Amino acid sequence: MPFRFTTAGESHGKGLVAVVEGVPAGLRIDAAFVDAELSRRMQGYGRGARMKIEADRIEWLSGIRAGETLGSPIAMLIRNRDWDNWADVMAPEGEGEIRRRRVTRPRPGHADLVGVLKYDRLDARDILERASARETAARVAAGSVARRLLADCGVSIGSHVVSLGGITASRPASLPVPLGPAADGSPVRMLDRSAEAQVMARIDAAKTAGDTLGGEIEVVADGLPLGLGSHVSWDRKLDGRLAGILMSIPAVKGVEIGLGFEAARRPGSAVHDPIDADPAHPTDRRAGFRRRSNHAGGLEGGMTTGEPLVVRVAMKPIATLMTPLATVDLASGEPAAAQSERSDVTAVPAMGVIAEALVAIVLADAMLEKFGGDSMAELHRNLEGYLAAMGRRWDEIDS
Ligand code: EPS
Repeated sequence: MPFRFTTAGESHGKGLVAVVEGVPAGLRIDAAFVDAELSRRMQGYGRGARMKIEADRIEWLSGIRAGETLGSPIAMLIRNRDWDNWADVMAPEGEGEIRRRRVTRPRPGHADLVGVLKYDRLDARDILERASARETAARVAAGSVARRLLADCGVSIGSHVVSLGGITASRPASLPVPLGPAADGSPVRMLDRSAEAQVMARIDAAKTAGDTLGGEIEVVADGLPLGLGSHVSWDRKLDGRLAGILMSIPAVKGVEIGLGFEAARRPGSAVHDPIDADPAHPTDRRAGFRRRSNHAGGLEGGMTTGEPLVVRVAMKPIATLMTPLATVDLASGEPAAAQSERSDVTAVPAMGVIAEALVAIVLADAMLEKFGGDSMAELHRNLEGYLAAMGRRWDEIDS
C-alpha cells in the first residue's frame, strides 16, 4: 500500500492520533482544510450531546513544513475536549474511579460482549472506548490528506444520504456539482428536501421512543483516470479494496458499487454500459471512450473506467438504545437491561463524510500505486505522460 495510515485513541481518552505514510513531498495542505472535513463529520440531525462538547481540529505533529508535505510520515493530533470530564475514569495509571464505574451489561449489536470475553476484561469500557465511532474522526483526518492529493490531480469526492430510518430520498436525474456542499446544506445531507422533513420527524420519534435509526449513503468520485486498480490479482481489484475499507466503518453492513444488488436481478443487456468512441477527446480521463450509462459505477475488472465512481454504503442503527434491549449482567449472571450510555439517534449523515474519506484513501493509494513519485511534480508528470500515451493510440487507429 503506497498510502498507509493508522489511528490511535479512545473515545474519552486524551485524544486521537492519525499517522499517514506515503504522501509525496510538495503537496500543499493546511490545517483549515482538514478541520473543515472534521467539522462536516460532526454535523447531522440526530447526533447526541457529545457533538456539542467537541470542536474537532488537528494539530500537526510531523510531516509538514511551510504548508507543504515533506514526504515523511504525517502525524496529526485531535484532542478530546470531553477528556476533562472523563480523566478519572480513563486515567492511564492508578485505579481512580475505574473499578467503581464498571460497565457489565453488554449492548446487543455492540462489540461489548465478545470483546470482554475475547480480551479477558471485567469492564466493557475497556472495549467500547476503542469500538466507539469516535475513532472515525482520525480516519477523516487521514482521509483529508488523501482528498487533498486527489484534488491536486483533478479528482473530487462527495456524498449524499440516500435513505434514513426507512425513508428513501428520490435521486435527481443528475447529481449537483459539486455534490458535497449541496448535501451539506441539508441537516440530514439529503438532496431530496421533501424526504428531509419526513426523516427529521422520524428521528424525533425515534429519540422519544429511545430508539436508533440506520440508513444508506452514496459516495461519488469524479475525474478519475481510466486504469486505477488491476484485474490481475484479487487484492489489486479496486472493488474489493473499496468494499473492505468501507465495511470497516462501525455499524456498516453492506456496500454496493454502481447498480449493486440490482444488477443481479436484471439481464445483461440491461446492466452493462455500451461503449462509444470519443476520439475528439483522446487524452481525457476516459482516453477517448465513453459509456451510454454508468451502471458499473465506474469500475470494470477491478479498474476505473474514467466514469464517475459510485459506491453506496448501508449502516445499521446504532447499538446504544435509550430504551435498552435484554442482556445478561456479567457481574451477576442475571438477566438485565443493556447499558444505555449517552449516544446518537443516528449518525448516517456523518457516515457519508467518513465513507468519502475512506474512498479517498483507497483512490489516493491506487493513484500512487499507478503513478508513484517522491514529489507531487513527479506524480503529475507520470499522470500526464500516461494520459498522453493513451491519446496516441488514436493516432495509430487513424493512420
Ligand atoms: C459513540 C457514542 C457517542 C457518540 C460517539 C460515538 O459518544 P459519547 O459516548 O461520548 O456520547 O457521540 O461519536 C463521537 C464521539 C464522534 O466523534 O463521532 C459510540 O458509542 O460509538
